[in-house]
Amino acid sequence: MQRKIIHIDADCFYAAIEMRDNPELQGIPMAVGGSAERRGVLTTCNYDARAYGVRSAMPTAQAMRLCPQLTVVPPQMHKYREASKVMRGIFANFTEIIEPLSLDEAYLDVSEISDEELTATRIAKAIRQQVREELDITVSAGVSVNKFIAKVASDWKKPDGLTVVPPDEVDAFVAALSVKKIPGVGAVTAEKMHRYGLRTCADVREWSLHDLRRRFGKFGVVLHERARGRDERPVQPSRVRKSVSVERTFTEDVSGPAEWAPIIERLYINLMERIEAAKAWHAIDKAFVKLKFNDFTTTTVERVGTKAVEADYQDLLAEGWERKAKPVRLIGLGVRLIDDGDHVSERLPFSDTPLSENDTTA
Ligand code: TTP
Ligand code: MG
Repeated sequence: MQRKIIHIDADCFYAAIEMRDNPELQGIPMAVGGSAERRGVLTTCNYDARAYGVRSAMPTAQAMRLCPQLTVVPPQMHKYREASKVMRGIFANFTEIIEPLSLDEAYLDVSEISDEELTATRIAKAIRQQVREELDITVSAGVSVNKFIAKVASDWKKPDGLTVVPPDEVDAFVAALSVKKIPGVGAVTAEKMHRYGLRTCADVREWSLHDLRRRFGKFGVVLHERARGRDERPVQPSRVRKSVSVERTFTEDVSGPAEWAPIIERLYINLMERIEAAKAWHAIDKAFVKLKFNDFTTTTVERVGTKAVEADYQDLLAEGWERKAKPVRLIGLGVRLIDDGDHVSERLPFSDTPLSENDTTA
């Protein structure tokens, strides 16, 4: 079956949010990052600044030399996270199959939900419009048959662009594509490919899989695929959690460890059920507990190298309680899960919604 994939990427994301919130920054070259005096670097810059050669990850001092009138503002991560959430909410109006790559970028698989009426292109247009209306920023979109081409396409007419590569145009589109556009081909690989006379995907098609492997190792297999416009990778909705936890707030404070044994037993069973449901057994890294005292202060205690045994929770709670030795309003038990290391911290949404159980018995 022919898939329909959309790749969405916000235009100069952090800079767009800053310009939206401060009209004085509009129409002038501006960037978001640390100050030159403090050896800062830029996270990104608007398109006016890009005309001067200013780029993401560039030291601010260097950017100021390229563009002396550049205005640099500090990042406000909470705003970008908030905007990112709204964006994902908009995507979720259309499909559940969303794979976020960063705060401002995601793949959507709309194969199942699109039809002759609601085409993938229409969905992309609707998303772009909703983002503009709700967030007052622009996103670029690419629509095609797989992740690779959708991603290249979203970059094609940036900023504020929509590029559709329909199935019957994939072959010609890819043939003419510069190898530098293939994700994974950085400056070094591109240079090496140029030395072998490989400039476009059409050039790469001339090479056998064997030769590509010999020169480029495992990546040679990817090159062989991409040069033909092939990419079988599924859009993987992010289900990666960082922790699983349960907690309980008491209607009447609990005085201390002597009183809470039966409560822990119940909570522990709930936690086990949640871990089971999340299929998170293999990923347990640490056990942790949370205590909220009757003065509303909160404390957490963690222990590495346990597989979340009930006795460990008793110990951790006793340890936490000693810190204040006051009546307790809330107890939480949880496990932190191993980060598989594959993702940068902003890549996946933090998903740690504790199961709150309101006490009806105490
Ligand atoms: P990008 O989507 O790579 O860049 P962008 O949205 O600023 O610009 P474009 O129009 O080309 O898509 O990254 C998204 C945000 O991530 C960006 O606004 C700032 C942040 N970022 C960094 O903090 N450091 C970096 O090196 C890069 C590339 C991005
Ligand atoms: Mg972007």
